[in-house]
Amino acid sequence: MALKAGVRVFRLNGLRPAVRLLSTHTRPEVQNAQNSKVAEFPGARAPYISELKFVSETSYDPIPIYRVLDHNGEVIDSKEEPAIEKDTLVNMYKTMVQLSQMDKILYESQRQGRISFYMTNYGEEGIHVGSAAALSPSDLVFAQYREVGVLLYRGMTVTEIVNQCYGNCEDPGKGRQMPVHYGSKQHNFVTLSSPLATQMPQAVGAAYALKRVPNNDRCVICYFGDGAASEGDAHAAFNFAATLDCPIILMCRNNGYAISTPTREQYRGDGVASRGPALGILTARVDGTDPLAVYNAIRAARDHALRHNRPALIEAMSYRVGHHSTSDDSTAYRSLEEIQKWNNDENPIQKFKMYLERKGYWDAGSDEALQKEARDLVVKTMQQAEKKQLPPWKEMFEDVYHDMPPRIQKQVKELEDHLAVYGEHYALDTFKPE
Ligand SMILES: Cc1ncc(C[n+]2csc(CCOP(=O)(O)OP(=O)(O)O)c2C)c(N)n1
Repeated sequence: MALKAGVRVFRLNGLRPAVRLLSTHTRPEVQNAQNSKVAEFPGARAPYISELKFVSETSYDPIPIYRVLDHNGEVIDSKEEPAIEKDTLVNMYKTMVQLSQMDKILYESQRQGRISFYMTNYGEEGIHVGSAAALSPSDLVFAQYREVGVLLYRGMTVTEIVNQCYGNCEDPGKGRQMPVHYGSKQHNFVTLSSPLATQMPQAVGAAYALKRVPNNDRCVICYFGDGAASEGDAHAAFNFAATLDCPIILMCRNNGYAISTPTREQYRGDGVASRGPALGILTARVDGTDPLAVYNAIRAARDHALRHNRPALIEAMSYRVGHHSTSDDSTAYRSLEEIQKWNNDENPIQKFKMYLERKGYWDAGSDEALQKEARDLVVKTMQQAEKKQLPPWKEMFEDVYHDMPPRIQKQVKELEDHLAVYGEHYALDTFKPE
């Protein structure tokens, strides 16, 4: 079955073609039957055929993977190179480097027992900055947990991020979440929750609410992994997004694994992207190791979402170079050679650096200085974060209810009384006084 390629060409700012989003498949049996009678059932409008034909995943060509850069950071087709200003490109690169240095140090910090948990983003930095740069800062983000580069790009400081991981008194989340479960109202980034895909129907609901705002100019982007895409919530979210006409970008990070489950065990068929056309969602698949491809796809998807109040699905193909989390040893289920191959051949940071060098925007000297500066910032911030006290213990009773109900007030009092007698047995000096 042949793909009907280039169904629509999007123009960014009316300037130039950006990326083709594939919205439909044309099946040969449909083509062959084009002259035959078309049935008009309430549930499907399609031609009748007189020979029974099943359609399987092998009936389709796979949805192609759009890229702008090759693995040496060279632009493949100059028409596809987005017109991004030098400062923005350099900022995108700096964010990727900062993210990767932060990952190295915070990962080590967990190994040394300084924080309880961490998740790295190696291999997916291009998805973060490519999408963040293409969005408006006011667009609302619903993320999974491996998207902190979006927050960094939006201006969340390394200090805020490190304070969250340490759960200290300056953690914007008041130490109530596991490390890496960030959130920021200021940066329009909804606080993460661990149960997979729960953010997806919520994101669609938020997009539905936005479209009801007069002259709305904000869309929602919802990030999720290939594993999360198997959850029931993901399917519900896709269908609601399509049928309720929601301005949302469904952004799948397909990094090949859901902890130890490889994608070959996660789904049959053509990945996550193939579900888009099936549900009537405009869809594109991109090389997630190429920030420019991600950028073009998100720009076009955003334009579509806001112009038509319709969802778009982007499947960004990448490889999870790091372990799933600090609780995982991925060499138990994949080879070192496989990891090294992806890290060497399709490294998003290297690729983007080579692109910037080709354009004369970057050089080895600047790179050495940036790597050191990025590293030093995290180390210094971490040392400061460690010295900060924990949030006042009484805060754990707050913020659920606007007015604290009597039964919670009773619990506060009980703990106060308990600490008045047995306080010496607790490290109360580690908590900030109220
Ligand atoms: C409902 C639910 N089931 C299981 C888990 C345990 N879990 C945490 S992360 C994860 C894998 C998710 O993989 P994917 O969505 O591909 O994202 P990735 O970690 O690869 O970025 C699993 C199974 C969970 N958090 N929530």
